[in-house]
Amino acid sequence: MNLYQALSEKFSDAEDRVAIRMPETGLLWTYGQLAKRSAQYANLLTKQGITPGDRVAVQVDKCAEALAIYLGVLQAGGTYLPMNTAYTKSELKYFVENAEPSFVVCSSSQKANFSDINDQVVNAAQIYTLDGDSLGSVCEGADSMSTAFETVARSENDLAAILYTSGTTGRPKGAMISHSNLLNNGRVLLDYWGWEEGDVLLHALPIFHVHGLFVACSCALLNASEMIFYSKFEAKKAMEELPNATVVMGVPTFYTRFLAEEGFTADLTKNVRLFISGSAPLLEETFNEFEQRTGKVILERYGMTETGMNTSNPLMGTRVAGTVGFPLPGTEVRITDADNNALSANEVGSLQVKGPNVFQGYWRMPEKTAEEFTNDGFFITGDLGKIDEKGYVSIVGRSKDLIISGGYNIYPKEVEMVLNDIENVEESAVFAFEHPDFGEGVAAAIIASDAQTRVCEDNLMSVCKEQLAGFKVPRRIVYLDELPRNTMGKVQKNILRELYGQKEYLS
Ligand code: MCA
Ligand code: AMP
Repeated sequence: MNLYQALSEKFSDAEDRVAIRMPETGLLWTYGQLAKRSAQYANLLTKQGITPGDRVAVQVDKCAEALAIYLGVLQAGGTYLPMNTAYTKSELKYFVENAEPSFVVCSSSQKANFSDINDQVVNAAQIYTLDGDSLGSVCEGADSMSTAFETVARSENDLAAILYTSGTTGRPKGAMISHSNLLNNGRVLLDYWGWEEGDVLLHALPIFHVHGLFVACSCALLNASEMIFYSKFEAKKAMEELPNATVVMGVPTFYTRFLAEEGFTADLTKNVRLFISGSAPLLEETFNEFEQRTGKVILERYGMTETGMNTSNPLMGTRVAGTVGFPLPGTEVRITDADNNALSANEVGSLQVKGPNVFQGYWRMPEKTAEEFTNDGFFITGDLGKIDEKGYVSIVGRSKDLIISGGYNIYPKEVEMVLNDIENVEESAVFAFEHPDFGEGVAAAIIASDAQTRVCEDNLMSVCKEQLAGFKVPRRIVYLDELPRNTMGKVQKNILRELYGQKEYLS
């Protein structure tokens, strides 16, 4: 099997149907065109020596070509490694060293960075560029290739993709996701959310993370549905196309930004049968306001990079605010105590999952993988949850030190490591503050080495911006004489959040 084969099953009957339409550029590709372009990329990769399992790293802006490259990598049997366009050179260097891709596609503005990185690693990659649709050396390379390609066979546990997620140690881990992980989850969601003939997806998420690439694209491709592709989410622009969409997927920030627009009305949304939210907690007030304004009830679901989607509120039954619904068919969800004993209804504990959606482990980190699974094969998500008598799952907190800002994950440790290396910073603690737009924002408490000399904030920000993707850079900084610690010496981030994490806190 190969995931591509399954994703493209409906393509031949839908050759003339629109696959991707980009209102920003006027681009329109049919399923026939998408299939041919993917085959051209598969041919190019194969000609350039990609063999099954080789990693193909891609850091490009969202466009139709980028999706065709993903499909071409799958077809050629490669392992797709998408990277957030916000990643800086030092972040990219780690991924390249760790994953050792044989082929890189990046924007021309990043080419010098990748070449530099290439010079420092043993297994240097071939570097191609992509600067939007039809622009770049990778497009030129593909143009002369055949539009037919025989999909390379893969077995179900072979890797379709590696996605990096950070961790509490500050060292990113590559989550290995197999062909069958993605196919299973895609098919379950297709059925659970009732995808039907004629569905059109408004797609304004990035396609370098699970939500935009796997959840959204897998459903649309399996159904051969039109995708209205926006390179990024802008509420006003997305609203222009809402009357043409039947399904919308977004992070909670999409919904709060929609609600901030006066023109976002019941009439505008009347053709949308399903609004889905995930990647971060949806506030009850957003859920309620959305229903009052539009008459539609947002469906909230819950997942992770390592697991794909685990739970979802129902399509037909009651969608309950503040819950993430029921375990998806085939996925077991349990709540346990510290010894992995299952807890009763409404008791809060560690949320663990098992099923065909759960990944294959962390790339080249067998010990880390072993640590995150129980002896009976459940993956420990690091989320704290409970399940009520009716079976609705709620996420009530996290045992992992993680900030989720606008749907992006930030592991405080990674930011602290950068801050602690800055001149005159003795130590730091990074924590979440309530952000009106992103849900959570990144705050940092800084302790200076020399109490008489204040840490230079300009320097602090410039180092952070150079080393960290923009969404990880602290937006709130507090200077303290010491960090609050418990008797064991552990920093009490809950106290930092209470004292300095309020929405209205002013330094
Ligand atoms: C952008 N910025 C952010 C964020 N996004 N800061 C904090 N949190 C963010 N999420 C910063 C930029 O660095 C920049 O900073 C400034 O905001 C403007 O950047 P811009 O790109 O214009 O921002 P935006 O258009 O306002 O973007 C906000 C957004 C976007 C639309 C909410 O972040 C987004 O599309 N988020 C979705 C993320 C996602 O797909 N997550 C799914 C992960 P400066 O001005 O200082 O340079 S998958 C997952 O979580 C699991 C599996 C799941 O369950 O789905
Ligand atoms: P990621 O590492 O990007 O895959 O993010 C996964 C994490 O996002 C989960 O472990 C949860 O903490 C969080 N998450 C995803 N969906 C939801 C949701 N609907 N409600 C609360 N948290 C969520």
